[in-house]
Amino acid sequence: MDTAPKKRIFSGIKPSGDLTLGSYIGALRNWVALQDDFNCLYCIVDMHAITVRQEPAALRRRTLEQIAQYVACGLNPQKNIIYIQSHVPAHAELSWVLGCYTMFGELSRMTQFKDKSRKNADNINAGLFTYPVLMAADILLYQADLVPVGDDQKQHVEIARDIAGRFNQVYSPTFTLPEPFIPKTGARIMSLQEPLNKMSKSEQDGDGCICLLDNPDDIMRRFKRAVTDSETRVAFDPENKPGISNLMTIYSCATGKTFDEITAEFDGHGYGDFKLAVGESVVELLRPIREKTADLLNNKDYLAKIYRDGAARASNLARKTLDKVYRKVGFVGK
Ligand code: AQP
Repeated sequence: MDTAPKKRIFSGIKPSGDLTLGSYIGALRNWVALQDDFNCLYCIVDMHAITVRQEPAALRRRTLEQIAQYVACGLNPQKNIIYIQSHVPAHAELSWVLGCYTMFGELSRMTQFKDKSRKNADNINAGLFTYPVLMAADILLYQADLVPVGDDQKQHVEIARDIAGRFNQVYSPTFTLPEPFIPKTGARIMSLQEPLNKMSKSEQDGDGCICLLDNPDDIMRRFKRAVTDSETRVAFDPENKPGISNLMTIYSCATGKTFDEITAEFDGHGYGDFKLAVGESVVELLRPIREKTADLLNNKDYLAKIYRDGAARASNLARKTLDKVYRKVGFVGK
């Protein structure tokens, strides 16, 4: 019998837009698969969401919907700690300390900062710049061993490791050095309209994006309109056939079929048949999630119990790390 303690996992999603098929395939689906073998904390990182201007009522609605969607996707609130970042003040407290051990130069090199500054040229705020420090605090507070992320978020885990390593060296071992945990397939789902761009919550480009709560008619319409190429062969070739390859990734995730099986299945068919099949597979994939989410949203007391219990459990763990950090840097204990 394996008696080694379970490793700890932390991950979060910003409530910066309605969760998409990309959020599900790239994050939530993998989280569910990890819940039996690891001790997991799954957070709704609302403090990260406000680095870009949010409409308050929409942010509140999406945060509650996101809790419901976590559970509807299969995350068990007893097995995992599911909570809202702003309910655990230790995230902000540790973030301040870690900011004093993070260099201006290393933050300037973060691709997400460059990217988001370009897209929000009228609001390049300090939070956007120090975002990776808060993310380091999210991870290091819980001494997480692994952080499941899409490949685009790898740089954030690397900077968290660098900050942790620096702090450990200045004082003494304090933080576990986290590792990124990147799933082998379906790591990146692209827009159906612009298959070179990621399907993104906050930039829902009309027909390019599928949200978890979309109705079947909208889903089918978007897949029928998905951008492909001028050939007719269903084959996996992300460089030359990004649209078809993205649809194949989605279909493979929804049905469990391999790329070879998919190519064989649609041999001699046009793209039209393929797009219909992908659309139908996604409608069936998302149907139970949509229905369960609606049920949960009708039971606000149950949702509140989940996020309050989660915050209490997370706070207990976080406090231990924060006390240690405060002591090491020389703050007088209360
Ligand atoms: N299209 C995607 N394909 C695969 N994985 C994805 N993720 C998001 N979109 C896709 C993964 O979901 C996790 C949570 O991401 P996040 O919300 O914290 O930040 P993000 O990656 O910046 O997500 P968005 O949708 O693009 O949000 P905005 O537009 O607000 O920045 C991560 O593990 C991410 O990889």
